[in-house]
Amino acid sequence: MKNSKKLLAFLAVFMLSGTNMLMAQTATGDAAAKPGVNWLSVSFYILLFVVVAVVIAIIGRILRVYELSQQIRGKKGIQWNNIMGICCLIFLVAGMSAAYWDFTNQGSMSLPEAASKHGVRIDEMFLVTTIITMIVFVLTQILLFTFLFRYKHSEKRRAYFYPHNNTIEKVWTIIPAIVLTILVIFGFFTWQDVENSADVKGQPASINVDITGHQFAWEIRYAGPDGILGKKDFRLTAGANKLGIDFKDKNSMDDLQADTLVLPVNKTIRLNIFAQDVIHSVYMPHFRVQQNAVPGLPTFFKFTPTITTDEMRRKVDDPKFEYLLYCNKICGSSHYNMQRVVRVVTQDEYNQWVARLKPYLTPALRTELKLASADQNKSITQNKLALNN
Ligand SMILES: [Cu+2]
Repeated sequence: MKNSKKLLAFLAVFMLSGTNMLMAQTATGDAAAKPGVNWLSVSFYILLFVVVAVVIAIIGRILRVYELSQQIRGKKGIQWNNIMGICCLIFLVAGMSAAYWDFTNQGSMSLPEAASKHGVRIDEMFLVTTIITMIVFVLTQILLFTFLFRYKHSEKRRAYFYPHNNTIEKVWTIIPAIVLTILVIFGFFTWQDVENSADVKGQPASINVDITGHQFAWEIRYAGPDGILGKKDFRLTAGANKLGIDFKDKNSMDDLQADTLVLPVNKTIRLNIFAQDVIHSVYMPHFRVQQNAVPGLPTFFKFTPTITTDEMRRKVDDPKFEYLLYCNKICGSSHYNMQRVVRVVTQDEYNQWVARLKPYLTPALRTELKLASADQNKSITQNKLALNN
């Protein structure tokens, strides 16, 4: 009975790992565009697993035999409690060194310098949370493993039965509750500030930019000289009208399309975010901006870039540096292609760049929508006048 249970468990583990390998193989197979499964490598890993399991079993048996022989000779067997105690200390030192290595080595791979107003505040929040949780982490780990070592089983003493203490319960419930509440409230106000949609009086009005995600690119639309983006309606999406712009709205006529997201420094930008097929996500790590692009649910993000691309190039000592906008949802096979260059420039440079943008309403789109061009309008009116006469 006992044996059959073991056998079943072993079979379950075997099948589980086998399936995992198979799935991993299929995925890599797809990526390399090679059909089929590499059975050779699947069987290699299964074999490796079996060998490791057998080696562990053999070591276990050898130790058991050693213990029994010691017992027969009337000696004490292996002092497992001491071994476990020392293992705890080793675990503490190894774990702490690994955590330290993680911070010093991988730390540089975390977020780059914040290049937006609210980004600096978000970083402060990250820092405060990290410091508080690190203090708790280090203290609790040291206490846990030192106690495990110090108070391991000993025949010289009996364990003290100490099931309950209300004071301790209160301390370790109330202190974390207060700390977490402060962190959450702090975060709540920061978030409210970031998401605040109202333009602040006295400050320059925000620049409105539409960004629409689809498989697999971002479309960018700027407001024309009127500063207002025209209405959109997904039902109008057809042919050259990729974004479904409603040209019955006069504000749409002068809207512009762009390949790059160019932003003037120290101006509030309102990024209106749309998606046409699946959920995408606008992610600009330098500006600490991340917002989902959800089909049927327009979202937006307001932020103020504070460092121009040129300044950042000097700071990071890389003349080719560019801010980037990524898609942060794995939205399909060419998800990695969803990238746009974001360039932060001075107001003058921005004005020059906007002046060069092409209108969204191209001649082709005009014909498609049977919209009369300005010249045609004139001739139609003249014709009408002629007819009336
Ligand atoms: Cu995407």
